[in-house]
Amino acid sequence: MSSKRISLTQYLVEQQREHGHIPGQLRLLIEVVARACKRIAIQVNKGELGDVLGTAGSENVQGEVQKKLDIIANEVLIEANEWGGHLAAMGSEEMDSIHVVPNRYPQGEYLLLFDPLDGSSNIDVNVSIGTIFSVLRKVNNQRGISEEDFLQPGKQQAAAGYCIYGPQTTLVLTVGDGVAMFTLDREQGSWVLTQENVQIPADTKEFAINMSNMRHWDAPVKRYIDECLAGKEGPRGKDFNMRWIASMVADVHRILTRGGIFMYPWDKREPEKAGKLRLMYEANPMGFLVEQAGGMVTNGRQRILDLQPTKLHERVAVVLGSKNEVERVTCYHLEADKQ
Ligand code: P6P
Repeated sequence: MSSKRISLTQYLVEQQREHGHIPGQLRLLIEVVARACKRIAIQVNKGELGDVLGTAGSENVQGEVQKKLDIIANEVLIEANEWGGHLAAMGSEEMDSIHVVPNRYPQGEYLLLFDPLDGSSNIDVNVSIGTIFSVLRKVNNQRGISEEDFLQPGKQQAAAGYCIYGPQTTLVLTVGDGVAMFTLDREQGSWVLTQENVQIPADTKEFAINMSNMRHWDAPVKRYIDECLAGKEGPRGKDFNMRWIASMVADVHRILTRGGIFMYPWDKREPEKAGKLRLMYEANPMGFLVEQAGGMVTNGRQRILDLQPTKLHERVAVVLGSKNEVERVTCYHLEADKQ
């Protein structure tokens, strides 16, 4: 269903009028993040022409080699957000600790978390990448903000979204009243509403997982994927297709657009890490979007948005997408636990 072509600002104003979930500071935060994503898109689109490809010769807190664009995107988001008075602090995949708004600026009511450029292993090969963001409310009204203030379950998010830098540059957003998509009109330089009330089909024939890790998976995940691979002749009675872009934003965008199940499960290589993906700025924001679009998001056993974080850069196993498929995977885990 095509949506009336309105701008992001008009959408936010009208949503506030209708639902009241977008007070002034949150509207400013969303518009500032959206503007920062436009600036990141310009850098990403330069590629070789902008001397922005390749590594920066440093590692992030995850021990991952940082790409030049990882650092550029992080700096764009920090600089865009710290002066507006709409947030108190920011947390990023690219920074060991939180960045508190400097004293020269007023603090606002929100906390912003982001993965400034997710999927950066795809940057140098021109495959879609993206910025993921999560918005929490500041719960402690003192000036002193610490990492503990960020450790809220994902169900407490005020907003979440991502921007995918692909053939189109698209901003996907929820404030808890469904999911809307905005496409960047490069001639006007504005975000235009192109879809709202996004819905993920409850069933699918498409799964997304990195098959090269199969020997490390837990039995329930292996059982589920084996059944998908068995196709029509197997217990599922239908053939499945597979996609793995290795860019969570691109894989999730496909699932929001046409359904599917995405899995980055626990694997026995690093059992204490629970999984590869990060809870606060990947799983929680994507989880909020997927649930708002009628999908389901678990760590294999529990709803991810219910999990109580203990660390800013905590990792988690992720199973998300078409409700009936995610429920099946969860059921296989709970059956295995009873054995
Ligand atoms: P693998 C990108 O580095 C990322 O964090 C997600 O965007 C993506 O889904 C996953 O890792 C890909 O991991 O092990 O397949 O390279």
